[in-house]
Amino acid sequence: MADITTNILHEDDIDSLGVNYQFLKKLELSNSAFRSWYYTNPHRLGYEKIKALKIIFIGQTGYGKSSLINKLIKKDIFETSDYEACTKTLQSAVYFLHHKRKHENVAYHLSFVDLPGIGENDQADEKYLQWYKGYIKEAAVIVYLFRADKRDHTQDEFFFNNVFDKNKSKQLICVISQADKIEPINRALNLSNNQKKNLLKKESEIRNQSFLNFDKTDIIHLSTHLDINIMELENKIISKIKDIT
Ligand SMILES: Nc1nc2c(ncn2[C@@H]2O[C@H](COP(=O)(O)OP(=O)(O)O)[C@@H](O)[C@H]2O)c(=O)[nH]1
Ligand SMILES: [Mg+2]
Repeated sequence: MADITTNILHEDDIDSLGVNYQFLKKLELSNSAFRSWYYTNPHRLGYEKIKALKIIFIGQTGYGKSSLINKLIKKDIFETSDYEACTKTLQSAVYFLHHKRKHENVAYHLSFVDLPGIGENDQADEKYLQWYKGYIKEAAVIVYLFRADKRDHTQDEFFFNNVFDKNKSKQLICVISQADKIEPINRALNLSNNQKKNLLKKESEIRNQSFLNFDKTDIIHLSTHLDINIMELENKIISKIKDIT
């Protein structure tokens, strides 16, 4: 089975994310949005158990997950490239909510996790799929990336039909990433009217896919390069967290 390792790239206090996330500090620690997370290695601050509220980002290599998380956390922590190694490495950035429980060796945090998409090679790997499903079950918010300039939905279809938990559809946000790459491409610093039109078309094309037949799918297009709709996505993420806490 694929080797899954967890790599925490960045740790900080929740205050560093700005005022929008402050409400998290008031959450009851018994809130079911917090799920257990065990480090593969002992945590350097002595925590034996981590309770995390997880925002997970799922998408194929090159779709812009790492760039997007960097934008949301306002730090270039996740490496971005068109190439990714085959090992399944989960990368995350975590933000501590409470240090008060330190004496119990339990930490509470918000975590942004970069998950590899389900590739063709993974589809036969039952153990990996089970693990992946479990991971989705634990997530507070699932951000799933489509790409503005891609039309092939074979892997998306597999994901939503076989891996995604339909009970989680209210916690799902579909993103059309790299909106600046939609036709007709230009080098301007904002989208042309024709691009905006095509993005609307793309959005309804995705909305009408039979594998996305949920009640009301939340879809947003964005561009990390042109800084389009990043704040809007943050607001959507926060309102999804508020819905379940
Ligand atoms: N034009 C454009 N390129 C982007 C955008 N977001 C990411 N990229 C580029 O797409 C490539 C893959 O991005 P990355 O974040 O590494 O994708 P990941 O593999 O899903 O993590 C990188 O070369 C990024 O610079 C975007 O909004 N617009
Ligand atoms: Mg990446």
